[in-house]
Parts: sequence; C-alpha cells; structure tokens
Amino acid sequence: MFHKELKAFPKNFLWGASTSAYQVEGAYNEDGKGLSVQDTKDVIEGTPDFKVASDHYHHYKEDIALFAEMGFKAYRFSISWSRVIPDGDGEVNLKGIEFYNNLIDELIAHDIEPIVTMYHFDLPYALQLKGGWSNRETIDAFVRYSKVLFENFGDRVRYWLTINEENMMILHGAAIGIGDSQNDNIQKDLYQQNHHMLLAQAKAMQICHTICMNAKIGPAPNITSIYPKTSKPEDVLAAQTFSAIRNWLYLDVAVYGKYNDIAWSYMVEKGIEPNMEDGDFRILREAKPDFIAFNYYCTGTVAESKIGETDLKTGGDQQISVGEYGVYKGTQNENLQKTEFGWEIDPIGFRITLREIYDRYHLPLIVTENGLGAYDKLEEDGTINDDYRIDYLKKHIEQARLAITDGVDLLGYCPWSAIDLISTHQGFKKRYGFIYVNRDEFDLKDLNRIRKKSFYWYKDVIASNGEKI
Ligand code: BGP
Repeated sequence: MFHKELKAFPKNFLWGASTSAYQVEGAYNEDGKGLSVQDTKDVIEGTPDFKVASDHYHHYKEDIALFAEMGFKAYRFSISWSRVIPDGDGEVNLKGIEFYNNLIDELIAHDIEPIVTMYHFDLPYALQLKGGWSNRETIDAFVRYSKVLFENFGDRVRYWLTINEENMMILHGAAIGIGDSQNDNIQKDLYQQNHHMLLAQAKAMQICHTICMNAKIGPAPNITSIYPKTSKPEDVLAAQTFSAIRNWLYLDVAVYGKYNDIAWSYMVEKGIEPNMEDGDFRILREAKPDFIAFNYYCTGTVAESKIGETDLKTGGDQQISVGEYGVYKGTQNENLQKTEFGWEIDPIGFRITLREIYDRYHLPLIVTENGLGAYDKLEEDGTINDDYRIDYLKKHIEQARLAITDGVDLLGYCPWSAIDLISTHQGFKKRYGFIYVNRDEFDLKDLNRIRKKSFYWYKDVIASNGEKI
C-alpha cells in the first residue's frame, strides 16, 4: 500500500537502543553478584566468556554520556537477577541495588527514559541447580525478585519488560546457552518451563500495576512474520502453524490470558502440553500488559514438512528456523539478502510484522531490538565506517514510519545494540553497536569507546525525529 503523505513519528517517540546485563556489564562476580547460567555455561569454542564483556559495570557513566550525546530518549537495558539476589531467592545484595540505582539516576539526569528488562537469558545459577524453570517454585522466586525491583526502582522506571524472548529460550535454548533439560521428554519439559514463565510474567504484571501506579509493563518476545515458501496451500498452512508456535502462543497468553488454539493442538498432538494447576488460567487471564515490546531481526520462511521426511538440518538460532518433522520446514527466502552471519535482511518484513502484531492485539508497540551484526573494522585513522549498519537501520526506520502511517501505534524504537557487546553465541566479533568497544575475542586491549559512523548518523535521525535518515 502506498501513501501520498507519511505520518511523522510521534512527538515523544522513544528513540534509543538496547543492551542486556550479561552481554554488556562484565564484573561477573564483583560486589556480591551471584553466578548466572550464562557465567557457568560452556562457551562455544573460539568465543569468549562473559566475565568482562564490555565492562559497562565500570564504564556506565562514560557510556551514558555517549548515549546522551547521540540524543537517546530511552535506553533499554536488563537487570541481572543474580546481581540483585545472588542466589535467586535469598538475600538482597545492596551493592547490586546501588549499581542499578546509580545507572537509573544517571540516565534520568541525562533525560533518558529507562526501559528495564527484568530477565534476559541469565537465570541465577543457584535456581538452575534447583531445576530452573522446570521447578514451579521458580515462579515464586521471580515474583519476589520482581517486587524487589518494583519497590527499589519503581519510583523512577516507567517502562518494564518482563522476560526477554521467552519464545527463543524455548525454541533455541541451546544456541542461547540456557541449561539443558535433564528430563527424558525434553520438549514436554520445555513447555512446562514455558508455562511457569508465563505464570511468572502474569503475576509480575499484576504486581507492577499494584506497586507502581504510573508504570507500564509488557512482554518482550522475538516476533516475526512467517512467510510460506510458495502459495501452495500446504506451505501456507505450515507457515500458519509455525507462526502460532513461534509467535502467537506467547502473545495470546500475555494479552488474552489464553493459549493459542493451533499451538495448543500442536502440543496435545505431540503429548507435550504443560500440566496445569487449579487457578492457573485465572492468573493468566487477570494479567494485562500495557504494551507489547518485541525484537525483530528478519522474517522466517517455511514450507510444509511431510511426516517421514528426514532432510531437516539440526541447529538453528533465533532467526534461523530449522523445522520439525510433520510440522514445518525452514527454508531460505530467495528474495532476501543475508548478513555476514547468515541472518536474512527484510525491512519490508518489519512493516509486515508491525502491522500483523498491531492488527491482532491493538496494543501500543515498542521495538526493543533490531539491528545488524557485522565484523566492524577499526581503521588506522581511528574511524569505523559501518555504512552497512546505517543502510540496514535506515531501511527499517523507513518501514517503521510506513507502518505508523498504516495506523500502527508505535511508541519507540530501540535497536540492538547501544554499544558493542558479546553476541549470544557468536562472540565479540559479531558487533551491533553505535559505539565501538576496543577489545577482541580474547585480548581485552584498553576497552576504549569509539564513536562509529552510525553514531553520528543516528544522532541526526533522533535530532530530526526520524525526518533526516
Ligand atoms: C536476541 C537477543 C539478544 C541479542 C540479539 C542478537 O535474540 O535478545 O540478547 O544477542 O538477539 O543475537 P546474537 O547475539 O545471537 O547475534
């Protein structure tokens, strides 16, 4: 659909960028922080551990000054659960509270709105030892943790995100480095974990509305439209099924408090539906998000998978779907180019996804991740000329504006990532930031912060409220 005239980005649009605690902070065992599952996992060969990351813990003032120089209106970051409660459900670590108080105050002093993710892939290791999300008691631990956050930071934080990419933790836990299930029936256990997370999220949303009267809260899954490989009805059906399993299962529960019917029948068919307790549906139904935050990198394309087929590859990650026998088969989209790390690039798919989510739920949306992972090069003259990143972001911002013109209520855009940090499974070399951090995979160098070309470009985008891209 073409528009003769485009709507402007809203006046108070939340331009910013994102990070997550374990990928940026470092200081993995400082000032009383407990270990998380990210600190204890076996890292993939050739990639670094998360002990130092971008050392944001010690550089946060300098980093926020740079965010302010870019003109950020918002900064989306996550709180490390095990920094605040080292063993997940015991003593509160005052030093951890102090760090996030300082961080939030520093943002506010620079007129930057904090958007806080409560949990981003880094479950406290002590909870993992007790069964992690397979253990229903982890719901209570999360509820208690959420109260600690609301009570300590709720006077200043107005935007809360519950759980980052719960759907990717269930579908691609191995790539993200989430503890493997010891259970014989892994898929059944995963959907049980999922149910517990959905309950934990629902309870946290309710508590947030009781404790922080002026705050808004929402889920933060990775959502993307799913294309059928061809117009063959079988492929369209497979795309619908995959979208239900990947996307709508998570948002239908968060928004409507009910399981998506197609996703539910998929689970029943496989005998992997979660066990429920009395009252679970009431908890899910009573919680209401104020907005939907979502991460978008590229669309997915699938074909039908016939029962008995054996050509599905194993692996996959957040944006590369492999498939499931008899359900769907991930395929490449020949119309799209790819990043150096193999993720397809689909700016129009961004508009399609924005429209699709808004059409289903009619809640305001915030984009909490979008971006290009690339091998950036620090030139001899000290510059980083990341024109490819500018090109990627520019095309996505154009599509966001078109989606707004289509009628989508979009509150903000926070691409990944504010500053270079460690990728979930592909090391430091896969950079996303506007700010270069001078370190390699294993040589920490001086960790200096250097403005990339995209830094100056994004500054102009924000200053012109998206007019000058
Ligand atoms: C999302 C995660 C982020 C981030 C991003 C890029 O799925 O929420 O934590 O890392 O993807 O992915 P990667 O680091 O694998 O390149």
